[in-house]
Amino acid sequence: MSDTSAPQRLPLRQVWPETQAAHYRAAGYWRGETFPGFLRVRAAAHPDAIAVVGGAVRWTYAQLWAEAERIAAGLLAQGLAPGDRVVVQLGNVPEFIAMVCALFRAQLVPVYALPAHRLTEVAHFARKAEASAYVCAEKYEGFDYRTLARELQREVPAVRHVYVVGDGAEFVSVAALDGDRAALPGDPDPQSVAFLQISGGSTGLSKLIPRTHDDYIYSFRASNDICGIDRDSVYLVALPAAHNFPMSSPGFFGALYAGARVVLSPGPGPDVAFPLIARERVTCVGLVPPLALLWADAAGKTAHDLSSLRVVQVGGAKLVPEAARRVIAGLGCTLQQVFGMAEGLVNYTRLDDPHEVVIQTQGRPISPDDEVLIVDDHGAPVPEGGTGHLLTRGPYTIRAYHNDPAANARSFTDDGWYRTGDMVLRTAEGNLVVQGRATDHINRAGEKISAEEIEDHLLAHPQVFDAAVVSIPDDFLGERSCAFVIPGEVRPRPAELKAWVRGRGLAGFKVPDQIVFVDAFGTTAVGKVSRRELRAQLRARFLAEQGA
Ligand code: OOB
Repeated sequence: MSDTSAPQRLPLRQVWPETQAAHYRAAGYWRGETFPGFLRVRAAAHPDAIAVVGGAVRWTYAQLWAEAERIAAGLLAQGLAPGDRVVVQLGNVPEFIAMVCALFRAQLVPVYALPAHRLTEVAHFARKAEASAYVCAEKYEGFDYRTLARELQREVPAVRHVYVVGDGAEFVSVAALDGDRAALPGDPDPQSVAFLQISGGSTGLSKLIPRTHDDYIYSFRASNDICGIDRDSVYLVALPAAHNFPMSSPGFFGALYAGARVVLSPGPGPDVAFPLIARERVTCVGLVPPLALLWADAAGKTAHDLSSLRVVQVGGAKLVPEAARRVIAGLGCTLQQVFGMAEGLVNYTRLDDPHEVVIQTQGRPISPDDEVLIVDDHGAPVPEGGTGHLLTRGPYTIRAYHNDPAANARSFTDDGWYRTGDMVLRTAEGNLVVQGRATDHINRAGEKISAEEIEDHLLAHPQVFDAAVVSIPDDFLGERSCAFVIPGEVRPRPAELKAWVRGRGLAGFKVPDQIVFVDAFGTTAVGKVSRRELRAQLRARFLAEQGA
């Protein structure tokens, strides 16, 4: 008898070749641990240690686990079934951590959206993941997510359930969830997909990244060793908690794995974070470069005691050597550079590396079995010390995106290498230095924006004849976005075009910072240049004119 009520969904898979998998197990990277497994063990081992601090909440490990089980049982009682995918869009609140732990406990699969995402992005994640539920806040940073939830259900009716942190209105409030603990499933297969992370989206829309229990737990367990996280550590989540960096490098999951304390900062600025550092005696935090510079500057003027800070990690975008010096001087603690990606590979400078290595490089991979290949445009390895495309494989780097054959064909070689899109060189000691990238995206203070995606939205405007979006160096953001626009018969105002992009339901960080109208895109024969070449030409011409 077939169960006609079971939804027909694409299975979630992440599979490494069997010889590799056997090696990763034998080497002790994949230990068969799972999220619910390790959380239960921690709750039993030190139930009264503080696990999560945020707002008025101070949960012990026992309380966090109890919350996770209450919500997990509640979600199953609501009719969700193991394997269902749930888009989670929450800010830096304790309920975010409780919710993802609950989803793991119920064998439901979180799909992480950032608070900045809007209808277009959230609907895309829900469709691609074939999600049946959406979890949001009533309000966060002034934005009303229940309205977004209503729009989402209109666009993607398969999202049958909405759960709200705060007042649920017509939806179910997370606080009200409850159910029979005996109905909870056992622990999942460690090789199964635990969640879907989202890619920076270098071409077109964000892709979904399936990460397994075994591979992800390895990445933050090993990160704990490299970053000096133990039971006495206090980790501050200053960046959006759903991002891979504060989640797992070593992030809040690393801290929970170690039995340490996680403190959630509702905002990334020194005004909000510094009082928390002083009060909770924070020892480690991860920042993007512009924030690190802000912090370094503010540290000299603050009355708050920051002396507990031991390690400040900086990553997500390039930290240039002069900025690295300022961060060390301003914050007076150990700097760790982090060069990672949600697809897997994470590189760190080590805490005992020589000063110049920490200043000049983005570090080296976590694992002895992270394979790094640096190749020229034709795929041939570059001579040692030369710059080329970074390709990687390893025990926590994915082999495929979910539900995206075209992206998989582009992003992975036949023998399983992931094309990172980054241009790097490797020093004689094996540290990587990021030199730029091969793909057209804008890295706006660590937030990745696909040029192609924004061009598509601009082209939908009736008075836009053509558009090309490029990155422009920016003193504060590292890079900002600039849209070159050939107007139609009537030239729209820049503010109008920005409002247009925002009105298309996109995250605010994707709205072009600058709009430059041009009559034409250059003299090269029309149709002969690729989009990439065109963007490069426009960018070069603009920078030359600015310099002149
Ligand atoms: C992190 O992850 P994503 O997925 O948002 O972005 C990955 C991309 C990299 O391919 C690279 O282009 C850029 O972000 N990136 C850096 C960098 N760290 C990331 N570029 C230069 N220098 C760095 N230090 O951004 C991410 C994930 C885990 C840990 C840290 C960052």
